[in-house]
Amino acid sequence: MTLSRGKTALLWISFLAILSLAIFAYLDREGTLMWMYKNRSLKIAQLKNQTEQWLAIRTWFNSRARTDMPTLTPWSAPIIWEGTVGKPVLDNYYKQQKVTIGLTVFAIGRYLDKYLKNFLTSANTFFMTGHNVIFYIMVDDLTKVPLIELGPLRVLKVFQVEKESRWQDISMMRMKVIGDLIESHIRHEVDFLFCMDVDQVFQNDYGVETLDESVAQLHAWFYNADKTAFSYERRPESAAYIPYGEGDYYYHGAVFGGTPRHVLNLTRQCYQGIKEDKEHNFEAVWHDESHLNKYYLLNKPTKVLSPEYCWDYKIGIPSAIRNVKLSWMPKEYEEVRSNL
Ligand code: 4GW
Ligand code: MN
Repeated sequence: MTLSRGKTALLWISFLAILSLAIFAYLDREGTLMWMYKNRSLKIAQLKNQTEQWLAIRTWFNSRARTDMPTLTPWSAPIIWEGTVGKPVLDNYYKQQKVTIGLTVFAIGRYLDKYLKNFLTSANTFFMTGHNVIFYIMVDDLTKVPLIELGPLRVLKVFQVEKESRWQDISMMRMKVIGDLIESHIRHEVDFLFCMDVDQVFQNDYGVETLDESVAQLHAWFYNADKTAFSYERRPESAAYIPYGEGDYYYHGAVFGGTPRHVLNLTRQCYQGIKEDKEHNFEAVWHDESHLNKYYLLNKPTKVLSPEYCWDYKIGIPSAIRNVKLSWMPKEYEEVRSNL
């Protein structure tokens, strides 16, 4: 039996229709279709936002200004090393935009006595000088907050939080508290946000060249290391698991930032991973930092800060480290001094 041309065409059309329906149904079941759609519209919205509101990268970033270190990630995000940035252009731009930058920091228990004063005093001087800043300080004892004289564009907001009994939990609960605070306050108050450890001190201008949608900090001990040496969580049971062979950089949990919307997403996802691990009686090797590294592996940062933005002088001062903006407080030394 031979089919007429019309009938063959009809058969083909019905076959293709059924096939595409099946594919759609399958993708939708997996949520992939929705995901692709959502991500695509998100990307377009982000791009639009960026070209409309953000300064073109070529006006302020020179990736060739440093030849001793990589200045671009494989996904073309700038890695900010001293010398690569035209600061006056950026300062003018962000002043015109009248940006406000938030900085969250936790100082609980003995960290409140030991580190908060130096952190705040130095941030008052060096963090985003000339721009509006709001410090969000989380403490367990309001009476111990040091009284320091703030510069004219600076505001300090203090919040009381419960003291967790285990230090690992102090470190990890930050993700939950920061997320809640972004939703209740921060997202209405700032354009960009940084979240930092308190056991560090600003040494030099930490400026608007660090602002971006999603900002990650290269860890001072690993910026030159081989991938296999990164101290990622390597046990598959953890939500923070990163197998050998994977990963881009080892990021430091002591500094992360971005737009409030982005940081909210980051803290929510990291906290989710921490909770999942806890449900299995599991704790990632470097706690919140392990989850942060997993997050940045899946959600590439749009800007990466060189270790000059969070240096540990215990390493010494290699030639690549030309201008330290923030440095780790030596813990043992402090311990000795506070016991004197
Ligand atoms: C061990 O006894 C402790 S206590 C480890 C962290 C502790 C701690 C941390 C604390 O008692 N109070 C506190 O406020 N924190 C906050 O968590 C503080 O902001 C600190 O910078 C952050 C992360 O802890 P860390 O700086 O000790 O972590 P690493 O050693 O990774 O820099
Ligand atoms: Mn620290």
